[in-house]
Amino acid sequence: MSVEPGQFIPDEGIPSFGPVPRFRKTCRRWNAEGHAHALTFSCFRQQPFLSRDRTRTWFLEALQEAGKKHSFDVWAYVVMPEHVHLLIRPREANYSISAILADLKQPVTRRALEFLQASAREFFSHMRDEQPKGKIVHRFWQRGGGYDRNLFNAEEVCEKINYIHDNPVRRGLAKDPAKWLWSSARYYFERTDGLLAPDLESLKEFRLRDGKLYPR
Ligand code: NI
Repeated sequence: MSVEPGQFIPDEGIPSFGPVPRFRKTCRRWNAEGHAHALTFSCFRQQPFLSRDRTRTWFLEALQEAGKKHSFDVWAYVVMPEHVHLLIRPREANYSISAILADLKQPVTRRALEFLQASAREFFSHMRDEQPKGKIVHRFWQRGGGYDRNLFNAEEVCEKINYIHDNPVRRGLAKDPAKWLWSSARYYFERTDGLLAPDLESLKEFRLRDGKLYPR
């Protein structure tokens, strides 16, 4: 469906942001409907594996597939050369962030290995990781879950989305957020047919001002 920026339709069935008690201290992995997760994860040894359109496309395809499989909305994303930031909102109460992360990462690794096998075998050495016991594995992503944080209210969500969108600007890769092709900012600010449109219908109403997002 097509939606105008600043006039997003509130999702009736989902608890809206509103004031919510903070569970962060006692229950960091508290999974609940209507709560967004900010995820960050990096390429193996911070190498710029995501500096190619090919690998970026693989990642966005994995993101789209994982969103369908695990029923989450994508609220914001940015693909940087050596890491990724995402803001997702699971639509159901039961979900597993580690299962979601596996489905975001594994397809990219698989496609990278297939590609290198077929046409760039010399690049395998960049992905090579020798385990303590001598086993060799090839990694696209840095080991471990990366960074995962629950966001509980509209202010935090807007702050995080602005932070995500500003990444390429802080790094000097783009003059303004919407100029970075590999980000949801284009869709927020320019209504461009981005590569992967974020699921803005489920975001509570907000307004855009001076290139930033604010709660209503
Ligand atoms: Ni970053």
